Amino acid sequence: MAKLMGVVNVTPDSFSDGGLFLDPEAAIAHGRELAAAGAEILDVGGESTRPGAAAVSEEEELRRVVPVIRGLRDLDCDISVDTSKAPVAASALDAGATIVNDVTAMRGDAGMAALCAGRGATVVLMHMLGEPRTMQDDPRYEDVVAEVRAFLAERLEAAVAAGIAAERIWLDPGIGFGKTAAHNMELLRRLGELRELGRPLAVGTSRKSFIGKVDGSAADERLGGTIASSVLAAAEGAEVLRVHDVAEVRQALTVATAILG
Ligand code: HH2
Repeated sequence: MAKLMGVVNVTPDSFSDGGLFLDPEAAIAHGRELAAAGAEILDVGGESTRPGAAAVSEEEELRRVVPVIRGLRDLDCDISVDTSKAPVAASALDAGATIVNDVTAMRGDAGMAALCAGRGATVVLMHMLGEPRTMQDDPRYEDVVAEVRAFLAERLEAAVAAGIAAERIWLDPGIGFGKTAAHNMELLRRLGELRELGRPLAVGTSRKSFIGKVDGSAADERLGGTIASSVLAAAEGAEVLRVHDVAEVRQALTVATAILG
């Protein structure tokens, strides 16, 4: 069964839960709840990547994520840090994280690849077209799946060349990162083509705007769409699902797996 990566956003401005867990105690309590609900991984992030989000300084990002990782490290869960800054990743690894989830696929900070190689971290390399501020301004592809696949193949090769063991690399199509709703849904339908790269796929559809494009729902009304897209992604071979609603997606996956055998 796919593993669940529960989202712990220590931010004031994340698109669906901004401000709810900015206080470290609230974030730690939330992470513990997600672990109890069946998350195998907790993804702790201190910077929103939604279109138009404000940039966060290294100091502020450290201040947000490090105490939360320390407060979760005793759990029987892997901890990932959602950052593209190498110094933040370094401190997060010191504090107990073992996975670096970098939405820039290590293009954002020249020091990231060497750090992850030297520390033996697992890394998530995600596709994004453009940068968060402008990525949703008319994104275009000839063939979104072929282009995402070529990008991930290139980043995988670069990571291995930098000394990161291939076994420690996961790939992510970056649902919502420089893609229209049609692009996102085509990627989800054709996820099998990305599996051919031979690495585990992580997929994050949770509460994202393509769901709202389908049925007009607001970010806090997208649980059904999150479950449908997560279960379908798992059926297409995703091994890690990054979700906010761990208990509900866990139940959906358990039932789907029981039916399919
Ligand atoms: N999506 C978000 C953030 N990080 N990392 C990976 N690997 N894959 C994703 O799809 C992904 C990600 C966006 O979701 P969220 O953290 O809820 O929002 P925000 O960026 O506004 O904090």
